[in-house]
Amino acid sequence: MKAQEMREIFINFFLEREHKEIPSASLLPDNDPSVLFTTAGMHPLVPYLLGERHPQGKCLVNIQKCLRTDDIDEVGDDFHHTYFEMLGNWSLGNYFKQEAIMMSYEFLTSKLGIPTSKLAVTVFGGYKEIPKDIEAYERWKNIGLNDSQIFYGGMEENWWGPAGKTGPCGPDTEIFYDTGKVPCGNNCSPLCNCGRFVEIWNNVFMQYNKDSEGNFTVLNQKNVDTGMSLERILAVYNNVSNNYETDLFEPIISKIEELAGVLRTKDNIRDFRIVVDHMRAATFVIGDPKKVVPSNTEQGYIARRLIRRSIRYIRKIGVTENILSEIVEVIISINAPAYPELYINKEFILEQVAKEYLSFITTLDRGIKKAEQFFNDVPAGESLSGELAFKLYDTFGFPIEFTEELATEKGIIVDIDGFKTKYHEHQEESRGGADGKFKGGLADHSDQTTRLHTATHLLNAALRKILGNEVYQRGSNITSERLRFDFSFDRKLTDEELYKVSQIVNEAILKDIPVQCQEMTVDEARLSGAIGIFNQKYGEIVKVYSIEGYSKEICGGPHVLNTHELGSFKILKEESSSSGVRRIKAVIEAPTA
Ligand code: ALA
Repeated sequence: MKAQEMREIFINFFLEREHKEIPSASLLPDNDPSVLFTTAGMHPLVPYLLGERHPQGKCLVNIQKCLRTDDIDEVGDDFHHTYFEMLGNWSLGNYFKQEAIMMSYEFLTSKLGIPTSKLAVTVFGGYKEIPKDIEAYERWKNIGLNDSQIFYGGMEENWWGPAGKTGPCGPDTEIFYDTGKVPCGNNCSPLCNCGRFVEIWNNVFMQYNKDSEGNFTVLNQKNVDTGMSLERILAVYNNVSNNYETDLFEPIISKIEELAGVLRTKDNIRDFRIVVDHMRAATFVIGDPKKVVPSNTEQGYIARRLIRRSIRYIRKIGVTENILSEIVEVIISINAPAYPELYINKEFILEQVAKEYLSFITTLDRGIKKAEQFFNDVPAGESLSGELAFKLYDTFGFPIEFTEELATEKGIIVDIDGFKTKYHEHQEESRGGADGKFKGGLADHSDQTTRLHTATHLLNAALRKILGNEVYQRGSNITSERLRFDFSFDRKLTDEELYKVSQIVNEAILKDIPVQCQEMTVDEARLSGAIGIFNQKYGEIVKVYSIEGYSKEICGGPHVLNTHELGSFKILKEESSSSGVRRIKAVIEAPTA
C-alpha cells in the first residue's frame, strides 16, 4: 500500500464514524508556542481540549505534520524520525475509553487486517492518587486480547502530556505491533525496548490539566487524543522491517544511490537514512506555509542543523559534490500532492538549501583550519577538550562526529563527555527560553494573554491600513508580558508609521467595541472579507472574530469581549525578523479600574 491510500483509509474510517476532518496546522505552532514545533496532532487543539468550542464539533480527525527533535539520536534505526505525519482522532468531551479503544481496534484488525495475535497493549498502572486504568484493561480484554497481551505501565510509559509545561494530559493506552523478532528474554513485553514490539498508536484519555505547580486537576470535559505515525503503520501494514522501505522514503534512498554511485549496504544504511530523514524534515520546515530561513535561532537553527548533519552524512557516504537540491526535488515530488505548500514554496526551499550549503561549506573550510590549530595544541597523550569541541560545533556548525573523525586522523581523542556537558548546558539555556515562552502558551488562558491576543488582531488590521493589504501575518508569539507579531513587509517602518499604527489600535480600544464571534464556512468568511489562514477545506466551519470597523479575522480564540479590556497599547520595538519579514514587539497596560 502507498502512503496516500493509508491516509485516505484512515480519514474515511473516522468520517464514517461521525468525525469531521480538519487540515494539518503549520509545523510552527500558532500563537504562543510552548515548543518550537508542532509535536503532536493535539498541539493545535489545546484550547479545545480545555473546553473552548471547536467550530467543527466534538469529533475530529486529521493528519498533522509533526517534528520532534528529541528523537534525533535514534534516527537511522528502523522506526524513528524527526519529521513525521501523525494520524489522529479526537473526542472533545464526546466519546471516551470504550469507543476510542473499539475504534482503534477495529481500524487495525478489520480495516487493515492485522491479526489480534500480533497486537499487544499497555495501559496506565496508576500513580499516587491517580488510579490504575482498570477500565482500559477490561475493555481490551472484552475485545478479545488475552492477559498475556495487556501490560500495566507507569507514569513514564503510560501517561501522555502536557505537550509543554502545563496543559491537558492523561493516562494513555498504547498499541504495539509484535514484529515476532526473537524475544530478548522471558520478560520481553511492549515495556521492553529490545525492538520486538513497535509502538503504532497511542490513545490518550485527556481528563486532567497540569498546572505550573505540577498539580493535576480534573478537566470539565473528558477528551480522547490519539496519534499514530503514518510512516510506522504503513511499514507494519506492508510487512516491511522498517519505515524506509515505503513509498515515502524508498525513492529518496534510490536517488541518493544514483547520485552517489554508491549502493546502500548494512554498513552505510544508517548514513543514508539520516540524510533522508533530515532533508525531508528540513524541506518541510523551510517550505512550511510560514516559511523558515535557516539561521542560528529557533526553528531556523533546527533547519540549519538538519541540513548540516545531512551534508556531513552525504560526505560519509562518499559524495563531495552538492547533491542537496536533487534530494529535495524528490522529497517535494513525493510529498507535495498531500502538502501543496511544498509546490508553492519549491523555489524558496531550493534557494534556502543552496544558500545553507554554501554557507556551511565556507565555515567548513574555516572550521577545519581552526580544528587543525586546536589539534596542534593538544599535548601528546591528551584529548581535545569538550569545550573546544563544542566551540567547533557552536561556531562552525561542526557536528561532534565530524570533529571526532578529523581528530582521529591526527591520532587525537575527543573528550566526548566534556562535549556533552557543554552541549547540555547550552540546551538547558535554550530550553529555559522555551519554558519562558510557555508561560503564555496555548494552555495559558490567562486574562493577559487573551488581551494580547485581541491586541494582535487590532495590530494586524492597523498595519494593513497603514502599509497596505499586501501585509499579512507571518507569525505570532504571545507571553504574559508581551506580544510579538511577524508580518510580511520589506523595509523598516518609519516612526510616523509606527505612531499611526499604535494610534489606530488605541483608538479602537477607546471606542469600547464589542469583540464578536461568528461561525461560518471558510468560503463565507473569505467573502465577508475576513483575513486569516485559509488552509481549511471547502465548506468547513470556522470562527470569525470581528471588531467592527477595524478587524475581521479567522481565528480559534479566545478573545476579550470588548476592546476596552485592553487598556492601552504600546509598540516597544520594530525590527527585521528575516528577509521580507518585519517583527513588532508590543505591550498593553491593563485598564485601571
Ligand atoms: N498526543 C499523543 C501522542 O503524541 C497521542 O502520542
